Amino acid sequence: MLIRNKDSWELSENEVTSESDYKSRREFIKAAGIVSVGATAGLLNPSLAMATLKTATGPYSGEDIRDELNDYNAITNYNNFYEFGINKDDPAKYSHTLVAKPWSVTVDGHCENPGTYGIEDLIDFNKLEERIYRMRCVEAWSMVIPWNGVPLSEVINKLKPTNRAKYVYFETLVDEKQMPGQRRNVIKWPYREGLRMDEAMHPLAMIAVGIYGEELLNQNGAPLRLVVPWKYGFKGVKSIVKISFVEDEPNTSWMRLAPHEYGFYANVNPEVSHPRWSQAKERRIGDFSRRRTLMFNGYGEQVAHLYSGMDLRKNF
Ligand SMILES: Nc1nc2c(c(=O)[nH]1)N[C@H]1C(S)=C(S)[C@@H](COP(=O)(O)O)O[C@H]1N2
Ligand SMILES: [Mo]
Repeated sequence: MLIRNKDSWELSENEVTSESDYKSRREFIKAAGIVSVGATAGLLNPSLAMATLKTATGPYSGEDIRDELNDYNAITNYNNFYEFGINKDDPAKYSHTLVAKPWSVTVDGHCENPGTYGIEDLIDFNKLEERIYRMRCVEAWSMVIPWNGVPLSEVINKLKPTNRAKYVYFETLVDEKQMPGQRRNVIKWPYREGLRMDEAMHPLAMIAVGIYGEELLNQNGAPLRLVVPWKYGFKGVKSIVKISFVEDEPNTSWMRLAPHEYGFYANVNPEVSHPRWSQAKERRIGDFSRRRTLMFNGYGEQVAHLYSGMDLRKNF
């Protein structure tokens, strides 16, 4: 097993897959005709599982998402995490100063259970799921990553938002000693993100704590980060220390920096260009040529209804 720090994880072999036996597990999954994402979403909604299966096996013609997994080395060495520098290899080089354990998260705003929680109180480490998701960065590269985590809705349900909560807002840690990139004001710290409550409760939105059955490395946002597969990667706020339930649309980091370039929704949309470059194509890390980008990153069947009636050119 490659899982470290058994004390906080205490997982058996079949609950989380190590990288080395990942391949055989995948063969098993394939033989059973189930993909992880379909299987897990299916527990919540059978029709969603069907849609997920379809999407997972063929949105790019002939693609089987399981065969496109990026390797662990790429996933952990090609990162965006400005708290450690702006180059793709900075987070792997400089994030060792982050102390991800112990970790607590402060919860406030419109909910019945505000307070400060240890990560183990928010995440059920015995019920981690494995989900293979595409990640599409606004810079037009992409990866396929096998995440380990729980649906964001499970965390939110523990906190019991009231009906005044219309959005959920997240912040990353601020600490120049642990995050030396924060000495420069590339963005206004803390890194801030948010989702509309129905987006946050969607079964595809997840809080990840691992990749390839290993605890998240610091560069990937240890010990917990958001993953929203139908949105650009920047929505996936890392190393979360604060969750707030709010009434008004949060002003997120990238919107503050460049409101004409980055909107609140940030849905992957090949038809809406970034003002300085097209979003129609992407390069999967490891590939030589580019491929067509899919609406909602290929998860349209599951999430398009969240935006019905909205003008996605205005609400980008
Ligand atoms: N706190 C914080 N979270 C962040 C970022 C960041 O700079 N700081 N970068 C975002 C961007 S732009 C992307 S594409 C993803 C990259 O996640 P990865 O490095 O794990 O692949 O993290 C997102 N989360
Ligand atoms: Mo990104």
